[in-house]
Amino acid sequence: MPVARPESSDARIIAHVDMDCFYVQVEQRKQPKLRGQPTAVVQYNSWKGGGLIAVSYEARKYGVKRSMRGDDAKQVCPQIQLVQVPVARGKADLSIYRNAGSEVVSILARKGRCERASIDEVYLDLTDAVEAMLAETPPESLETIDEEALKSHVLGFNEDGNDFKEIVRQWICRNDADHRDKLLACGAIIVAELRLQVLKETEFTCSAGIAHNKMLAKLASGMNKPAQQTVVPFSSVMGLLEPLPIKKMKQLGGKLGSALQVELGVNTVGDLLRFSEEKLQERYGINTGTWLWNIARGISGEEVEGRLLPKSHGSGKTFPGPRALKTMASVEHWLNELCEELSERLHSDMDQNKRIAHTITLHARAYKCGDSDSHNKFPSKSCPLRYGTAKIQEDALNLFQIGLREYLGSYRVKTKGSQNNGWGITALSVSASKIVAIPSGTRSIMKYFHGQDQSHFSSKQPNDRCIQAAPSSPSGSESYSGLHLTEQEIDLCGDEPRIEYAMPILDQLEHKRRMWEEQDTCLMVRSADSQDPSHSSRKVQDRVTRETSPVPSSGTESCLLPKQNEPQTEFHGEESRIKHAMRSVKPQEQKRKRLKEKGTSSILRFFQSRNSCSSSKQEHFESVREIKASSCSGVQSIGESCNEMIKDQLPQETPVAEIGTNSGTYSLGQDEQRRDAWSYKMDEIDPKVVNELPPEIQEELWAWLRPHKRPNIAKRGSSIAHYFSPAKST
Ligand code: TTP
Repeated sequence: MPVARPESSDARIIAHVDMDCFYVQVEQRKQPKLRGQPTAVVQYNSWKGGGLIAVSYEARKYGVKRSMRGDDAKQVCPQIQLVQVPVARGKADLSIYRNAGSEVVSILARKGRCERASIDEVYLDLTDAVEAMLAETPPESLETIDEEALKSHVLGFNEDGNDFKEIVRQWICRNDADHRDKLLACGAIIVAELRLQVLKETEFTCSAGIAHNKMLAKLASGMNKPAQQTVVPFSSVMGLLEPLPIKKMKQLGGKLGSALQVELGVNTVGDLLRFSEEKLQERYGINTGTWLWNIARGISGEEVEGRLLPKSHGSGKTFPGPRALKTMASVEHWLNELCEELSERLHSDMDQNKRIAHTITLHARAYKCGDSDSHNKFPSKSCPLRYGTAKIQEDALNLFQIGLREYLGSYRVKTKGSQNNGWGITALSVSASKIVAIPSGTRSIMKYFHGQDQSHFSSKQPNDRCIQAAPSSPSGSESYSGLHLTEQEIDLCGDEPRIEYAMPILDQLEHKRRMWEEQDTCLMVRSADSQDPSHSSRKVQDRVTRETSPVPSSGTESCLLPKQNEPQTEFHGEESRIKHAMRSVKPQEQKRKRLKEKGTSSILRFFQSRNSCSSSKQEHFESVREIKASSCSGVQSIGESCNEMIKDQLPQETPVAEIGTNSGTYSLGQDEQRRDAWSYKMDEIDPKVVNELPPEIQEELWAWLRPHKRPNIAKRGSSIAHYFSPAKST
């Protein structure tokens, strides 16, 4: 549903950059002999010459269109060069295009906040850059304006073709222009430079729209293609919008746009201007009503998100007509292929961008023969994502089976041999979403993964191919015709019906750690609203080490219940992934030795300076002493004070540990709110931080971090306590 966001009072300058016939340009760079030739990229399925997915501007002049097949294109343009999209695992492999898109993004991002909107589209917020330019070198002070900027189309100013560049030069250099137009003029100069830079570094041309918001910039970027840019001055906004068919507006291409046409007779944006905000709210709800009223006037406060990486990864394939999949074996085969690709991309994303995904979703298109309910959609299914190709394959297959059961319902499938005569699968895709950065304090997980157990990631991976993380479609990558999914559209999981599973929480990291620790741990599924350990009666006696498929556990929460008297730890999503990988890091002895020899230590330096701090800091130590006195264990309060001190002094991203106690993470209660703002749980501590402490402190901290091996500190006294004791600060 569209969200109405008011435009901020300060003018912004937003550019939308769209590559020209992108796949064709990528292929032309690969084969320079194709440059300047009528060329098209065709999809993998070569039926009738293959469906066209990208068409060069030279070919467009002959009437070649994306909706055509290769054979039809040859009819209208016999000299057309058809290039097949690269193929891997029996399906289109878009990685070459994704990587090319990433090259462009990295250049554009140099000038402002950059949002990668699809494989070949980017939004840029250039407000800061243009403000700076206006302050330092306003256009009217420039001796020459770059040719590329002079070729801009300025809506409402130079559309008749006479003295084109001179009009633009005057418009850019106008002394009496209002502030917003001056900003736009700077934007036009900066975007022209960026486009030239993209051409120089990548050999690709692109087109751009420059306006005060995303919506207008996007509308403008496609107005003059290829290799040109269009500026939308404030005074021309209504002229641009009024004649536009309503269905051309973003978010109005579907049901809402149709409803406006049918219910209110609105066919153009201009028609929408007839309706008051109240009237639109009455019909379509407060939010949508306001959004409609705003967009009709060119108002949109939508922010450029500042995202260079995709929100999700997807791998899909279509099986049209007679190629529909009709056996579980064929479904499994293709799911395995798709999952292998997905796993590689996830691995790459983790490797290059230090990100992990949380959710895997399976989508399919299916039919049922002779069934009146055949229009029912195959339900998309999600579960928490477990890393490792084999795990992903296993979970995807389970999700498919659950989806198929639900899709078929009471429908009776007739089988003939291994093939059923009832259902067919015409598209399959798997996508990974809810991708987040691994917190900087826990990145040693990466070292662990790389150094210790590569097999986790790819039990079947043939090699460690490095594919740059980038957007793709979760739907059939071979059947793109008429279906161009942007990254946002790919991120389906948030809105998809979800099934929760107990088992995937026990991902392989946890699983492995537990094997190493040789604990007799049980998996317990307990009711979400109960934290009561007495539920242990419902303990499932399955050993965690057993490989189990996801089991739907709607309305339940999964947790691990360690042995009695062991610290109880709950594992949730990322926390579990990271903290247990952390625990899996090899014994720290050697590392500690090395670091001891290393000498200088930032934290140590901090502590030393802290110790020599002025009397104003004495208050802090006093309060620490108070906390200490009120706590049941001296070590606990010292842990808190240690955290406090580290927190005060270290750069924000430096990870800090909370010192743990028997109950997992110790909480001092009265400091809850303060802690929320910064705390790290003890299991999230970066070993590097501990390693920088003096050896005796390290030893004790490690003991707290690994409670099973905790020494009897109470007996021999805490060196942490000693080290941080207020007395030392004097
Ligand atoms: P677009 O930006 O829509 O088109 P384009 O770059 O080919 O051409 P234009 O200059 O008109 O913008 O799509 C970007 C790439 O995405 C395109 O080169 C090929 C791919 N694509 C598909 O594979 N299937 C589709 O249906 C569409 C629309 C695009």
